[in-house]
Amino acid sequence: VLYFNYCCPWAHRTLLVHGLKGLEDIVRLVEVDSRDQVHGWWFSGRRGPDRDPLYGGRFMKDLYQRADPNYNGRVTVPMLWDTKYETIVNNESSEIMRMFSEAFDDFLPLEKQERNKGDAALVPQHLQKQLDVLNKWVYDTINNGVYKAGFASSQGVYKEHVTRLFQSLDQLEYHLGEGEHYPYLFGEHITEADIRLYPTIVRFDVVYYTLFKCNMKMIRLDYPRIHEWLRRLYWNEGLESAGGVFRKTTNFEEIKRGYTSVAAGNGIIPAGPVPHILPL
Ligand SMILES: N[C@@H](CCC(=O)N[C@@H](CS)C(=O)NCC(=O)O)C(=O)O
Repeated sequence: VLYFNYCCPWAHRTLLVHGLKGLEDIVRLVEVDSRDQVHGWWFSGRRGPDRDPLYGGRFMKDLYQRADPNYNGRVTVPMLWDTKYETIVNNESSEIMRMFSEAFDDFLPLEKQERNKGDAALVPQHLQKQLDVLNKWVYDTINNGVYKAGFASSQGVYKEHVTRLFQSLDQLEYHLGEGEHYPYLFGEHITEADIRLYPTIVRFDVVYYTLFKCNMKMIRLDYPRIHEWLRRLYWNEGLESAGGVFRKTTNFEEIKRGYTSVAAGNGIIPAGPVPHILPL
C-alpha cells in the first residue's frame, strides 16, 4: 500500500511512477488528509477513507508506531507499507520511485518491464550518469530549493537560496533548448528526470511563487521552454503518459489548500492563478 497526499511533491513523484508503470492492481493507493496540527497526516474521510483501511487507525502516526513502537521521528508521506510483513518498506520518495520502476516487473506485461524498454526505460542505461548529475542539482536547488527559500530563517539565507533557484531554472531553460533535450529533458522519452522535476514545476506559479516567495520570475511568463515542457506533460493523454497520469495526479485545489495551511498562517486559500495551468 502507498500512503500519499496530493499536496506533497515527494508523494507526487511516486504517484507518477506508480501510474506510468501501471501498478494499480499491485500497489494500492491510500490518500491521507492534510496534517492535523497535533497528530499530523490523518484519515479524515474528507479526502480518502475515514479510517486506515488496513488497521482502522485515524492517524498515519499509528502505522509508523506499528512498524516500530519506539518511533519518535517525522511521520511523512509518501510511505510504502508491506501488507505481508506488516511494516514500512520505505518512506523515501526517490527510493520508492526506483522500486516502482523495477521491483514489480515480474508481475507486469513484458512491454512494461524496464529491461525490455531499452531507450524508453525511465532510467535508460546510457543516461544513468547524466540523470544522476541532473537529479542532484535539480534536487538541491529546485525541488528542495523552493523549500529552502520558503522556510529561510533570515533575509540573507532567503536571498542565497532564491538566487540559486532561479539560476538553476535559467540553466534548465537553456538545457531544454539543446536539440537532444527535446521534447523531454533527455530527448524523445520521459525519464526519471522529468518525473522528479514535474511536481515542483507544476506547483511553481500556483504556490511557490506566492507562498514561498519564489517570485523573481514565473514559469508561464518567463520560461517558454520549461512552460511548454510542463504543459506537454500535463496535457499528454497518450501511451507515453499512460493516458494522462500527469494531469490525473495533479490536484491544484489540494495543493493550494495544503501549502496555505503550512506556509501562510491564516488558512485563506488563494483564488488564482487563473487558470492554474494554461492550455498547450
Ligand atoms: N524524504 C522524504 C520527504 C518527504 C516529506 O518531507 N514529506 C512531507 C510532505 S511534502 C511530510 O510528510 N511532512 C510531514 C512532517 O515533516 O511532519 C521523501 O522525499 O520522500
